[in-house]
Amino acid sequence: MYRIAVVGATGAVGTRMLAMLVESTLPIEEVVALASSRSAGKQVRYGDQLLTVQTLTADSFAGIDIALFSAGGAVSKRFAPIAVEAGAIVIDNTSAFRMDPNVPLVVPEVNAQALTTHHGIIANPNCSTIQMVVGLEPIRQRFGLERIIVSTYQAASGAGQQALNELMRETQAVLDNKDSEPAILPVAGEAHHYPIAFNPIPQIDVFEADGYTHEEWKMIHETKKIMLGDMDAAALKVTATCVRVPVPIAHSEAVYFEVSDKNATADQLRDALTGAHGVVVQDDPAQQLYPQARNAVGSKATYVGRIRPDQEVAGAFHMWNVSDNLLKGAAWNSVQIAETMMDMNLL
Ligand code: A2P
Ligand code: 11C
Repeated sequence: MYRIAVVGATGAVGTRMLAMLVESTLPIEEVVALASSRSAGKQVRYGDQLLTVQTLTADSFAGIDIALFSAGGAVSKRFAPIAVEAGAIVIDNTSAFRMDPNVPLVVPEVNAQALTTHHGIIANPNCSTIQMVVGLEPIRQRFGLERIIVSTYQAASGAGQQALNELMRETQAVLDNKDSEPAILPVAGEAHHYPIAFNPIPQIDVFEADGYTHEEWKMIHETKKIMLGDMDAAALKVTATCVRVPVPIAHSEAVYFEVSDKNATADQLRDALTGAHGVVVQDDPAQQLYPQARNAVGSKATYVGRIRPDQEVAGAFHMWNVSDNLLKGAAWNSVQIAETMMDMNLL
């Protein structure tokens, strides 16, 4: 029986971690809900129980077996090593350790084997990366994968509960013909804020000097680390444009990719994806069937459709990929990592 701590238990992801733990196959003795001192004493739902939130401190991890972190990178950097020192396995949903060579970055459908190399901390990838690699791995396995060009349509909840609240508040204000000053999006703490209501914003996370955003670089680096492991990063070319759209939950992605087998057909790709772990194919233009964000909310799956060849480039295809960013993109992938570790006798 495991004692599990959820760090960031009041947040958009943390509340879903609690929900995923209720559904989990993990034998659970106790769940401890941790957040900032602002939330101490508040209650959060864990199945039919209410847990009283405790302030995260250096003493929070005594007796904890598994600590799920989703309270921002700074909190993870400071407290994850403390949790490991106290004997816990940390599954970290922030970007704090993802590119650390000593930290496996894991999507169980793709690279569960990397879990065997852990030193106490396992990183959960960025949400937009996770759903893309789940949808592409069955194709890579069968046809080889040389290049990905992805454009994302990311939900407001990816930026946290406050950003989701901002989308709702602004949308209501527009409909009521009232003013509502944006204060969070595109990035909390940046100089400029723009309305997300009725307005896609082509900035997720801060800009790098090269004109790409940090989110775009995360998709590039994380995809290579997950799919290639120790192989030469140049073996897979990846580039991304990440856009925030006025959608509450579930990210959508237009994924253009080139496979090694230049004779591959769209039917063969659909065949490789049908029944693949974590994937649901919804692809029937005659029936207007394709993945939609609104239908993915609350599901652990990644939905793929609109699979079609580039008419001018052999071996190149388009695919539309949708998943609940708070579940497979975050809370479910973290709990799934814990379940996978238990199944692999790594806990
Ligand atoms: P709190 O509600 O007390 O601020 P989201 O991603 O939805 O914004 O949620 C962020 C989560 O991280 C919340 O649970 C938040 O708790 C938590 N958090 C933020 N800062 C800290 C901190 N310094 N220590 C512990 N938890 C924190
Ligand atoms: C977003 N993908 O939608 C981001 C959120 O690195 O875990 C996830 C940030 C991260 O804003």
